[in-house]
Amino acid sequence: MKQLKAIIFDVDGTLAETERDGHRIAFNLAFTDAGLDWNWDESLYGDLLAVTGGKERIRYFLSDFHTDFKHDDIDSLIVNLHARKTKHYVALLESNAIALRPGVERLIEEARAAGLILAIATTTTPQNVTALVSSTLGEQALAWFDCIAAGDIVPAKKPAPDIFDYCLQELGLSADECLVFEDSANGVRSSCGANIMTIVTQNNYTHNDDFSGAITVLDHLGEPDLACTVISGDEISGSYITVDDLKQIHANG
Ligand code: XBP
Ligand code: MG
Repeated sequence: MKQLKAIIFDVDGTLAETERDGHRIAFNLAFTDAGLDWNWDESLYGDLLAVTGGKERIRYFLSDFHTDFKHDDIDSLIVNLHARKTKHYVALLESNAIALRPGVERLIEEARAAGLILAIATTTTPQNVTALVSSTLGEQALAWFDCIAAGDIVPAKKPAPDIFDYCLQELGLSADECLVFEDSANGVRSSCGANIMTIVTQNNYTHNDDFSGAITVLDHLGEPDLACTVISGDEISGSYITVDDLKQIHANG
């Protein structure tokens, strides 16, 4: 096992709980703008999360949930709806930032101080990453990430490993020099498919997911005043995850 050099973060569900109160709302606003009466409630959205990528998710909704919908040009409809959705999502984050999950900012700061490389590998559109990072950590934080691999930069989205393979290539690192943080089964399949050791911080939408292949599953990263729980994997030294824990997990794995 090589030395731990980089941490690669997923975004949606991992850095922040963006799905229910961000992406879902933005999709619904785009549908309303287009005069469509579709409404993705919290429960339906949970089912739709089986497919990653916003355009892919709309297509999945039409093929499996709203099968009697007819349109002359579905492809253009999806592209236009998605462009509108991205505008709404960015505006939403700019007007009312969605907070980072417990421990995320703390661990990012600790990792930077320890000289670890930071990167992002996500299915979501690049503008969405920019909006989330700027609205939570500040615009200067975008430069903290040596690689932000996002959206359509690879044709096959998670659970395919392509976005992580791309990220490794950009970083010039091998899989065994990195650790990934993910929140979903699709994410774990993707990162493990790229042979990168993966820690899961599960959430309300993903707590029943199959995280086979992940080295550790936690409820969140924890803070000094908010203990995290290890759901599977080795116990950690204290009540929240530190860079020393990451080095230990990486070395033991
Ligand atoms: C994130 C997603 C994204 C967002 C929507 O998956 O599935 O599709 O829901 O983003 P992951 P876009 O966290 O595994 O990367 O609408 O911009 O595609
Ligand atoms: Mg995710």
